[in-house]
Amino acid sequence: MYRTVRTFFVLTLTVGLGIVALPAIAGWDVSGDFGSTNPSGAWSYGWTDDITNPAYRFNYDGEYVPDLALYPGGPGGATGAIEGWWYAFASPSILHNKTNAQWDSGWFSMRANEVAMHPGVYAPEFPLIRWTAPAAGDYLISGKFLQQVWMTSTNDVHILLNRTSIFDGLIWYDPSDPSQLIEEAPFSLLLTLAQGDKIDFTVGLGPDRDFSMGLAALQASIDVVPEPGSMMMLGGLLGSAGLALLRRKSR
Ligand SMILES: [Ca+2]
Repeated sequence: MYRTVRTFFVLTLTVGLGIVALPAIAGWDVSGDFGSTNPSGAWSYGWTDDITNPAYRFNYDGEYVPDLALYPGGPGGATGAIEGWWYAFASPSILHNKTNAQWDSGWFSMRANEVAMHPGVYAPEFPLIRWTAPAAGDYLISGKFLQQVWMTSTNDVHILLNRTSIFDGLIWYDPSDPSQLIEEAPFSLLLTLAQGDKIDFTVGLGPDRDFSMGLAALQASIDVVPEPGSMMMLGGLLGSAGLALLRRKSR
């Protein structure tokens, strides 16, 4: 639904009386914007070990940790397909498949262009993908956490606003009880943000507290929601264009 509105808004209207160029709406995508610098535009990459409550309540000094570095190749082997932010094997890690093809390491896999996160082995070690609001406004944050191609064990997944959880979910696969499978944790959050507000996406070890098979994928986009005044202006323009067309046809 919102995508439709967004598409309308970036259209250049070429109707009868002339061309009306409408302003493009800014948008961000966790995969398409994946950065090789830290921070990278509105995004930054880090982790935190200061989580006070295992029941997914967060209270940490969540500035990103400078020693988290971008490494080429996956933690399981060198390849040009995978890049990621982490500081040591089994540390909290953030991975990105740079290619348009699924990549399989033999012990984990990533879909084309996928971003995924893995908590560290020494719990609590939560990776953080952070987006900082560049301006005050209304934003739609939508997407999902999801299982890897090869089933993830369990992960708790969260979205934080300025260190307070605003979304908690689970992805879940228990080989002893496959009927309990939770493949995705979708989210759609409409937020009014101030400039500098921080949104964190993060993944924990899950109720099993098990590190193995703990890679969880993240698909997330953030879009500016047009002001009501802008929408009324757009409606007015579309209405005027329609009237102009009707007048031309009636001649
Ligand atoms: Ca787990």
